[in-house]
Amino acid sequence: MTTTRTPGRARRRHGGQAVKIVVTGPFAAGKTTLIRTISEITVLSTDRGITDSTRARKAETTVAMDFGRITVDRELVLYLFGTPGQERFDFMWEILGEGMLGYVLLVDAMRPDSLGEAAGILTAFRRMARVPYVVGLNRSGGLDPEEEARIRSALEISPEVALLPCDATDKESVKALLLALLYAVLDEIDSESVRA
Ligand SMILES: Nc1nc2c(ncn2[C@@H]2O[C@H](COP(=O)(O)OP(=O)(O)O)[C@@H](O)[C@H]2O)c(=O)[nH]1
Ligand SMILES: [Mg+2]
Repeated sequence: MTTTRTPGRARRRHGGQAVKIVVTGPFAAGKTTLIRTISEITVLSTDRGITDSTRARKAETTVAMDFGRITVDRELVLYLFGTPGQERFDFMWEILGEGMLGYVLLVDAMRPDSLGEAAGILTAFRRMARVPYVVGLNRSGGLDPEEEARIRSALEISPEVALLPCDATDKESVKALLLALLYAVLDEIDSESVRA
């Protein structure tokens, strides 16, 4: 045991790789809930009371971001950043998107009217960063082929992009969604090495 090691080095040696994942989606899709469900640390949220007409739907909104952490193993730690849902905070997307490995677009299955907003967010994210993403359909018991086709076409996502029903309050479900994203990232690395 050496006492001369700097804190920075110690972190690298024992902490493994830290990567950043962003959770985005329309207002009230369940982003904060998802991060709270899976995070091993108390989620640092900047939720504030809502004073305008959206109060009817939920009492708090995320004004700047949510922040959570999940340790996959000794080699891999995921840092989760939840974006604010309301448009007046969309300047935060680019800040949160900086250096991300990939992202989750969360959509509320109970609110098909939010698909337009989801499509707009996805367009902005695709333009911002060419990194893999998955789509999680929250509060959905299952996904029949017709519904899946409707959502894929509304969001303009290709068949290779994973679209999974999920429950933001259920740890296993959130894990499955994040795993799908990690697989998409690995696929991307594979296809890049083939091209290289
Ligand atoms: N029953 C149920 N409620 C949920 C689920 N996900 C989110 N909620 C609720 O929906 C509301 C909005 O969720 P929140 O995580 O704040 O949405 P955000 O705006 O995307 O961060 C909150 O009252 C949550 O408790 C879910 O999977 N099931
Ligand atoms: Mg939130």
